[in-house]
Amino acid sequence: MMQLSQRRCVLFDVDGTIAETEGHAHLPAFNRAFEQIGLAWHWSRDDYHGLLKTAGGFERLVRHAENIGLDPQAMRGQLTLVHQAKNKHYGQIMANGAVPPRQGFADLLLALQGKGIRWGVVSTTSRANWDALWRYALQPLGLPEPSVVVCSEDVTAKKPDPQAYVIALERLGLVAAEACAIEDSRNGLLAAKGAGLDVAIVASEFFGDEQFAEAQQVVDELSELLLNI
Ligand code: XBP
Ligand code: MG
Repeated sequence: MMQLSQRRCVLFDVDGTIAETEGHAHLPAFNRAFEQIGLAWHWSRDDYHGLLKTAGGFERLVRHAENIGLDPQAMRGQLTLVHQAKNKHYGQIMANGAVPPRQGFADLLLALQGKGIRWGVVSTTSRANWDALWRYALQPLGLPEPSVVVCSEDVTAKKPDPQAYVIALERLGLVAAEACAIEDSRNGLLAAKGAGLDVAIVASEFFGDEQFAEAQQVVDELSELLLNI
């Protein structure tokens, strides 16, 4: 069990942890972007499951090009346009209210707030995607603002590199033992562990089959972590 009551701040991963954004927003947004840019690609849920081993939407496009024998360098400009279009579609999907936070997320934040424990966001997603999730799905619930937000633009190496977590701790002025992480993927687990943090894993749609032996705890839903406060 990962004790939360002893911490000064709990750091949350975004995609898959706070909300099931991958299947409900990123994947449909990618497919709309392929159509919009005129690229004859379409990703099924199975395709996306494999591609999610690569963190970062742009890096995922590069990986797919390589997988099907194309030269990603030669298509860089086109892939950049697809990624920009994908994030626009993601924002629209969020604005339509399609993706609520996961079960127990709001209760967990309010319980942490009640104990004077802060919360933060550590993601390899683009900041605009975090802003859309906050604005359309979280802020309307009256949730407390995060004390730190680290997104892909803040780092030079994405998860599983620990950099995003190291930066979050630096900005908070905390050492690893004063914080902990909640993640849903092996890449996220390795990133948080690499920064010296204890980690609880919440099983998500796409990563439930990964290996989480290094985690302090694995739960099906965030609501189970209310017992840890
Ligand atoms: C999950 C990701 C993200 C999104 C795509 O990050 O891998 O890259 O799938 O976002 P996390 P971008 O779970 O750490 O939040 O297209 O903005 O890269
Ligand atoms: Mg995640």
